[in-house]
Amino acid sequence: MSQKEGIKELKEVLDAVLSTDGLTGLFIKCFKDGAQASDAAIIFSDLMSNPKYMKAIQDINKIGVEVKDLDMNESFDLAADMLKYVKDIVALATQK
Ligand SMILES: [Ca+2]
Repeated sequence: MSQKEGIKELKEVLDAVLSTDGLTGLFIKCFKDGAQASDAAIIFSDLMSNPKYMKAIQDINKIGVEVKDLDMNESFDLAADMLKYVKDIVALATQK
């Protein structure tokens, strides 16, 4: 197998969306105690300042190529990442 597009950008986007310090974590932290007016400011501020989003958006156009080029190892790698994100999200969502 000589390719490789790799999965760096794909991983960056998944991280920005699914990690506990990315979008999913942000929404859980804001809305766990219900939605208040102040949540909008917190979300806006995070969207503007969190470097994860900038990194993800910068190379988002490479993702299509990476997805088309996925091999078995990369798929397992991504699946392992997803399991970790789910575990972290559940921990964050259920912690007091
Ligand atoms: Ca809230």
